[in-house]
Amino acid sequence: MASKKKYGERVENFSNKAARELLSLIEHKKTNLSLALDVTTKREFLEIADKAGPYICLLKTHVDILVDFDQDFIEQLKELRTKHEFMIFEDRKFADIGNTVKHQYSKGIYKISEWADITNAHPLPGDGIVSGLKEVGLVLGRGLLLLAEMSSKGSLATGAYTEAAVEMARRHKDFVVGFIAGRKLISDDDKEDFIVMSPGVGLDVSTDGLGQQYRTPRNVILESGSDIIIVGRGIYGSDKDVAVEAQRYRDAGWKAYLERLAN
Ligand code: BMP
Repeated sequence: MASKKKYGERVENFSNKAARELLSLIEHKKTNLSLALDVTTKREFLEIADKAGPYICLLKTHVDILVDFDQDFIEQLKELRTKHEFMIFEDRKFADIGNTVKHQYSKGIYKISEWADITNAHPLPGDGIVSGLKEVGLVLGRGLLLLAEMSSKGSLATGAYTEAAVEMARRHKDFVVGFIAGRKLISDDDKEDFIVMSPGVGLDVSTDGLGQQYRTPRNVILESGSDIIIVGRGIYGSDKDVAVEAQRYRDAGWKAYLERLAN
């Protein structure tokens, strides 16, 4: 069952700072759209982020695909964050033991924990991955998503694996704020809440030829009870007007949410 609660009403369900901030932001900006910005140069990235900024709640990054990543990129990203009021989600998909991910999260070139409000991890290695990331992120007010499902064809994250991801999240509610999944994974309960973000969202095509599978915002938000649509190439793909497409997905996502509340 999809949540009938407004985003703003769910703030009190979370102790985590990033989760509380994100739900409040969605409520007042009236957008449940996250842009997945997978371009490989700073210039392209910053231009697109500036155009889409007014319509999104969360900017999803893969900073390791930028050919010219540097500290200036982070400074400019933070400026856009303030200008447009969105939060940042580095889609790092950590997948190692706790001690290693702790370093990967805070050190190296990217120093993800310094600028990303939210990041994510595969539950595959067991609870240690969450504990390691939590040692770094919790004091900074960061939040973590677990990849409970994936949108790609043939994904192994199904059934018992997905259920184990939910159990892992339940053991770390202060830091794990939700899931990457195609649907709401827990039944409605006043006592617990997780934010579900769904990638693989597109209005015009159903696949990308490399295993990605697209569903519509309506399907994801209204029928499957997810909270945030993650859209990439549907917005910035070739021949797209970024502002027009971002607005189109923002409107579709919000309409589906309003319908869910009214149903
Ligand atoms: P696009 O809308 O262009 O297909 O982009 C989807 C984005 O979501 C990519 O950044 C990809 O890494 C991410 N993603 C996904 O597609 N499926 C998943 O299950 C998990 C993801 O993080």
